[in-house]
Amino acid sequence: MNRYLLKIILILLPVSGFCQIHKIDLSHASWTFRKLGDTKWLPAKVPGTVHTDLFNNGLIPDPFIGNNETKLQWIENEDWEYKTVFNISKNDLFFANSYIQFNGLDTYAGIFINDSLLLHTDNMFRKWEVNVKPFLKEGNNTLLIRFGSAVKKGKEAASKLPYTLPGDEKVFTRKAQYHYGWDWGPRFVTCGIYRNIELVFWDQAKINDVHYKQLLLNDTLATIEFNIGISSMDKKLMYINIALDDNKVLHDEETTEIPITKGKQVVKIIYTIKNPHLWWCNGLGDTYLYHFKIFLSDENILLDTTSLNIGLRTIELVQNKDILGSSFYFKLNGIPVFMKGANYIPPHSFLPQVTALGYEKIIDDAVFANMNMLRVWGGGVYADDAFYDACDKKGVLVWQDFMFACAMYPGDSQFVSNVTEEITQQVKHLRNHACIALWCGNNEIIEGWNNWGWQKQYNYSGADSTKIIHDYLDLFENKIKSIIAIHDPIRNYWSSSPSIGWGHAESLQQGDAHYWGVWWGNEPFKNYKNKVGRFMSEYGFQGMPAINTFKILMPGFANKFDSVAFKNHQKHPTGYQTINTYLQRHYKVPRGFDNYVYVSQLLQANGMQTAIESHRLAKPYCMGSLYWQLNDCWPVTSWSTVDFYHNYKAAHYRVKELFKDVIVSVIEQYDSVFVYVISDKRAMINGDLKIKLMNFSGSVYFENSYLKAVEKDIVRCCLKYNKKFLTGDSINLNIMVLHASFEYDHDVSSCNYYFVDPKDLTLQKPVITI
Ligand code: BMA
Repeated sequence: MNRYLLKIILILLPVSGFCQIHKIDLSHASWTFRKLGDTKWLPAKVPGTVHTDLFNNGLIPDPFIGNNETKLQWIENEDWEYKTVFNISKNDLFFANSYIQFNGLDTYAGIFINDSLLLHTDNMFRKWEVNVKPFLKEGNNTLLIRFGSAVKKGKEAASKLPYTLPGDEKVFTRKAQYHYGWDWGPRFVTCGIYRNIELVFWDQAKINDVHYKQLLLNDTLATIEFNIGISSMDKKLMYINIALDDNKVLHDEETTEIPITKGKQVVKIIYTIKNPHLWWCNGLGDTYLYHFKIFLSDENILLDTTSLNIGLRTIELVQNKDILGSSFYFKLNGIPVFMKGANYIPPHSFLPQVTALGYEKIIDDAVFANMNMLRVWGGGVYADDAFYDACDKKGVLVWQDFMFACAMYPGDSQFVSNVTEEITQQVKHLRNHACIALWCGNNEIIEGWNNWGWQKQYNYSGADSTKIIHDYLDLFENKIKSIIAIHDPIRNYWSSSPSIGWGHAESLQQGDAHYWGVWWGNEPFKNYKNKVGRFMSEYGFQGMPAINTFKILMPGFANKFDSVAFKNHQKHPTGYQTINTYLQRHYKVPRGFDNYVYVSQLLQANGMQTAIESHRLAKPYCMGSLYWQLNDCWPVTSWSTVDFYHNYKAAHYRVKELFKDVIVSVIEQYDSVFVYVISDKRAMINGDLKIKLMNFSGSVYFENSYLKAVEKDIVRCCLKYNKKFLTGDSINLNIMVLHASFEYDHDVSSCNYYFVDPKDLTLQKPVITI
């Protein structure tokens, strides 16, 4: 086609919207639902869940309030139907092809169009696409989706196995595992149409997907290979136009003439960018994204178009043997980066309640705390597109688990082929995101198998054990690995997080580590100092949510500690007891509910501080610190630092300080006090290191200031004092604080160091005047 003509079409496109593809989003249709067997249809919201629809119709109380959770368990045992009527025009029927795409069905669904069975689904994590051409008629058409109880289906599958799998009925269903309850989450085994449904009509040809491969990246040149999947009805000459979209102004277009064959094919087009801008994670530079638009046209008509954001960068997981074990760190654009972040769980029990802005807000919470990585944990869901888009935009790298956690999974061929399709779809869907740093098989399965006593608990015979572990290895060490080798060979795959359980010394010498001696093992916070591995992908301590959150979840805010609401919003078997044990170790146990909540948050912040400082001081032996957990899926007492309503706990503010690229840390060891400056900066900084020992009335006992040059990317011990010299013999340390600060480049990092536990501080009642 003449370039000039094509340009006119492209310019007119945004105005006319004219294209040979027509889409109808059925989420905008009006929907009704009912319990199977009921006669009355009630209004429903799609995307949605059965729980939220029941609530919106006034049929159940708010699932998150009080102990309503316990009253709503009947819902999981029922089957539910959803129905809509949509209109199809004569024009729609003229299209040669039409299919329906379900972007998220939770989970077991029988789908009928005009009473004809279209499809059965059995995996919440897959998209489903079916040809509907033979089923549609002009005028009104009915779409009916019948959801079967996942709990019943799971139990039925479980009963067919000669042994019990840890994880019970949930492991047989490819559905978010946290829906069945977790140690921070309620049990709401919901169902429904949780992502949108689209009807798509097309003629001649369409773009199925685009995968970009970065063939070359250096300071002067980037070479990208676009792999464009196309379906065509005919053998024909077509044109593919690739344009850079700079604020809706298209430039740098490249038109390629392509002989297209009938059927499906992948077209490869090479595109070069001179003097490319690199994509960097938060803290290291810009998150530069190239916005591309791709057009498919024939002689005189635009057939289809799609867009894609590309961040040019290299990312690599480096595991080299060394005398201490094996390294475990990420290199971004060739530079080793210390990863600072947290574990992310689904932000709601009923996922469609979270908007794109809600996902962006979560990433803002992470960026606020100076994070550069989140781990999407395997007991939840592959997050919404809005989540990954925000990570690309704001520079948060993603450690992506596949959705398996803390249990053993079946190995029958139907299950494995279902999972194979799921993983293939997810890898293809997510691989274009600059933020994805690593694929990880699962959460804590190999650790569970080796350390949690399942063999004894479930009384496995030798043959049972052999079969179960064989199924595990086949899925996580062979099948998933080979899917990634085919569809995303440039990214690393790590089969299980962690590879070795925290009871074993080797867990701190290689791989990633989940250290739970503090909290689960009741070990003191100070153990964080010695339990430092190569990459700490989990550790954590609970803090209670904001008072306002309690006011919402406890009806009338009455009875506080004794209310059923308070008890039901703690899912760890000994949660409140563990908080209290540690609180007694470090604080005077406060009187009154509000004070208790507040001090529990300080306790969490202090525990996290000990851990994060220890991890950062151990760089480059340790190259990552991802605490458990960033967020919540309902209002609850948990390990999160941001509660369900986005209230920051004290720990979130502390984490923000501790994850700055330059921090000051005071360590007491033997008879000495050390002052460290830890820098993740890429260049040397010069600054003023000041220390001041003072009492709570403001009297200064010792003060000094030093000019210090701190090299790039370093842990530098800048000062060492004999403790006796600093504090003398007669000072009462219960009233003292050592303030250390480092001022550089118009910025300042500081810390307050206390020589005794908070409970031993003699604090004065402050008189505050303004
Ligand atoms: C980790 C996680 C979760 C759990 C958390 C707190 O091991 O993987 O399974 O919620 O501990 O117990």
